[in-house]
Amino acid sequence: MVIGEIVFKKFNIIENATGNLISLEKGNLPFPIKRVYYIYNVKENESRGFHAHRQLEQVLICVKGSCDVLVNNGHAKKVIKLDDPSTGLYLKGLVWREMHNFSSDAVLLVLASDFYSESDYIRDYSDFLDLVTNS
Ligand code: T46
Repeated sequence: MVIGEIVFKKFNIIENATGNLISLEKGNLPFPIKRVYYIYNVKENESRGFHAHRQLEQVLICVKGSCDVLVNNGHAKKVIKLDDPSTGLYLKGLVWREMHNFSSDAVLLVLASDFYSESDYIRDYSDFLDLVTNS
């Protein structure tokens, strides 16, 4: 089991007179990317997440609009507003996460260290607390 880790990543912006570009490649991410997915068109007042991962590492980037991410490592909780495409939220292992308050235009891009596997998910909060306590 991987102990939960929560870190902000600030990406380099390549700016010119026409606009901005951010390039994420091997070397400026904490893991090699195996999967990319994005969440969008989240309905008003709907929340997502409510789970942790056993091993998975991910970087969450709100590339458009905004959302709030509640992160909880079993000892402390905080709510982080993602509203800047040049900032990523790196989550590793045992971090309970909930995504709330999506703006109607929000696009949450997620870079993942591994393929989708339901067996890596912990979807029951009391199981999560037990695992944190025993890790
Ligand atoms: C996470 C947060 C930030 C797939 O088939 N493939 C995939 O790659 C993913 C991510 C999901 N799915 C399926 C599993 C469910 O039947 O899509 C459905 C919705 O997934 P879920 O309810 O887990 O989605 P969220 O938005 O609650 O959570 C997602 C990720 O699953 C999760 O790893 O950390 O975004």
